[in-house]
Amino acid sequence: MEGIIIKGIGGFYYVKVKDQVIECKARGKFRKKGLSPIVGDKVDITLKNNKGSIEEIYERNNELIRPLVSNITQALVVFSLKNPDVNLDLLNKFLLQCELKKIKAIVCFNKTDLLEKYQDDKAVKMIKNAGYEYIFANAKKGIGLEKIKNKLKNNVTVFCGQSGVGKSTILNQLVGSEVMETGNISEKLKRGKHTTRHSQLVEINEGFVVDTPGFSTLEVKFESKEELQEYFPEFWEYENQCKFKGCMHYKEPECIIKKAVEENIIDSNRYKFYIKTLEEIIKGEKNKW
Ligand SMILES: Nc1nc2c(ncn2[C@@H]2O[C@H](COP(=O)(O)OP(=O)(O)O)[C@@H](O)[C@H]2O)c(=O)[nH]1
Ligand SMILES: [Mg+2]
Ligand SMILES: [Zn+2]
Repeated sequence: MEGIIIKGIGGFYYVKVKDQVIECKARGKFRKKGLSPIVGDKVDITLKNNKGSIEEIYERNNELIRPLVSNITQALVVFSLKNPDVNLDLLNKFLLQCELKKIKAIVCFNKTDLLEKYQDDKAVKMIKNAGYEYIFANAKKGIGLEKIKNKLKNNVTVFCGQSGVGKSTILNQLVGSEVMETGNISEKLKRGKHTTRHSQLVEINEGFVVDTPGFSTLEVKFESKEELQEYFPEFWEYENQCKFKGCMHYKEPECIIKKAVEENIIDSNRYKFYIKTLEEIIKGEKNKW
């Protein structure tokens, strides 16, 4: 039987097969190969005397380290338009991570209630220009949640974003129960909840959501500086149109990307982020942000 691991605790894996969740152990052969099953894995299991065993782990499309989860198809990158304000570099770093991991990114601009002309916000303009999907939300009032819910169908979605933007509020409303803790840290400390919990997949609208936020550490390794431009979707249509073959859109003359930035066709904040990242790669500071 084929299924997906939704939870792992103490050597047991909980595999969702159709409408059932089956407790399984992994076969010893995986340990010998240095492979251990993780949440998100697509697996083949057998059932004997009501005991499940994982017989095969299918090749992973991708893998996140923190949280440890595989086969993510999509990230909901949550930012609040105010409290905290959008940090454009951070937003771009999340998008870059998604491109690197081959995860579709959808940006959610939350707390629309805190900003009057939120459609004109520079972050919103930047995202529109770069061609990413986006959703406006006011999680407190439940606005935008239906749209988010529709996007979850047939996907494994990880929520990303800095603390305080409303990730837990959105997720808890979608699930209809308190899956994630909301509020500030001092409240959490007061309740003394310090147990480390493994992440799990929560089913919503025929899709799965990871119950802990993704990309908590923004770390990337690039093979080469040339590779960076591949992760900026708005550059793609200009491929090979610069004067110089292999143009980095940096100091080269007659660069079509730079021209597009000057003409406001490509958002200047995205280009600035591209250059900043490129310079970090060149300087060799590429591994840490
Ligand atoms: N004004 C406003 N506050 C919100 C909204 N969504 C969440 N919040 C508040 O923002 C704070 C942080 O929310 P939380 O879900 O814990 O953020 P997380 O750290 O991203 O999980 C909480 O006090 C929420 O009540 C919203 O749409 N508007
Ligand atoms: Mg939270
Ligand atoms: Zn160029």
